[in-house]
Amino acid sequence: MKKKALITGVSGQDGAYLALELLNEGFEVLGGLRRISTARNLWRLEELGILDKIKLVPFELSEQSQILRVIREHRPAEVYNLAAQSFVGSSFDVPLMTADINALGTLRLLEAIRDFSPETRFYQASTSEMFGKVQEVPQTEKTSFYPRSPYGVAKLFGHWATVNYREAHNLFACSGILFNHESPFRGEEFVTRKITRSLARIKLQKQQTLALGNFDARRDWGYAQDFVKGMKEMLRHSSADDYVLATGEMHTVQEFVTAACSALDIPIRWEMENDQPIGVHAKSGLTIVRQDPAFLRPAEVDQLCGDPSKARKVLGWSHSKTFPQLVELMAATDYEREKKLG
Ligand code: NAP
Ligand code: F7E
Repeated sequence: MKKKALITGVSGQDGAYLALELLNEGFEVLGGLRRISTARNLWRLEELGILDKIKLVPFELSEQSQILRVIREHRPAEVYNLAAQSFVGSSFDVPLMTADINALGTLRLLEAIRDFSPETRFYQASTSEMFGKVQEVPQTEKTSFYPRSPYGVAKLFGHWATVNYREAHNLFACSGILFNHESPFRGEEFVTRKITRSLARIKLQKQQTLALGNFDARRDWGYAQDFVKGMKEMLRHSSADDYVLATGEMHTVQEFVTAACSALDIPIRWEMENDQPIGVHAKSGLTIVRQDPAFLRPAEVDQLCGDPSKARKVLGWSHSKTFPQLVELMAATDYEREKKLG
């Protein structure tokens, strides 16, 4: 009989890539999907050609009864808890909902596993946002946490709940502290995808300007497909533990824009206006990138840079794509998508 794996948040960026990986390994993949009022968000699974290979199961992290039903009925060998209110910016507007899903939701799932499927190996999608106002550079598994958003605070609860269920109830529970990872499947509200999609549209004359918040924020951006492989490796190791996955390299938002312009062959020149950078099209002289304070956050995470040495040493994990390769892939994919849309 095939081993079962449950992926909560299967419709998201990581869920889709992970489902592909697990199907290729011969798993029966149960895809946790919440009910939403609009059309179901299945475009990633469709684009990967795996929608009909996944068994979709109703799964809402705020609904204990659904969680219990899925765990009791299937007793999956592996559970990957990827579902979350994952947008940091929105977490300032919906802090209670963010806490309910990201913090208590994780606890609900751990309780269900503890009671009905204690042999399950559990992966928790923790995040570099827990480091927030960073206490050292680069950040490791031992670095102190200092979250700067309701998202980071709620994820920190999920992280410690995972550690605690491992220590108190002997569950095989791992927390993956993942730094930003991107791909052409990234949601359009996150800064990388917003940049590549907007610049592709500007190149095709479908949009005039790209408005951003903080140009100076620095992130350690890697490729999502590399990162989901690391999640699997954590659950396949002989003992459960916590790991940082990162590239170890930081770039600013402004550098991401410059790299995306270069990938799309858009000549850009940076100037200052009212103390803020503006991106000017070097041929037309038009401003194509500017700041809009609406995209600034009440509390910012200025920089994140991870040290993945432990994952490299223990799991043999490393990233494959460089920063320019990642930007190039995202920009080229968005350009083709936008051209097709007309
Ligand atoms: P994503 O694309 O935003 O996907 C989030 C998934 O969670 C979606 O499938 C979404 O469903 C689902 N979801 C949201 N609220 C839910 C609820 N109440 N009940 C059940 N499902 C719910 O996120 P991602 O980038 O793939 O990230 C995967 C996980 O890793 C998240 O937990 C995120 O916080 C964490 N993480 C991400 C990164 C990163 O850089 N990508 C880094 C560190 C940690 P809908 O399709 O219905 O919206
Ligand atoms: O912002 C700045 C923004 O929204 C990155 C999630 O996957 O990674 C992600 O969280 C930076 C921030 O990602 C805009 O202020 C500037 O400093 O792409 P982001 P994030 O907040 O780092 C972590 C690891 C997760 O766990 C999360 O789930 O870019 N920024 N201007 C902007 N950000 C956005 N979204 N939009 C802007 O216009």
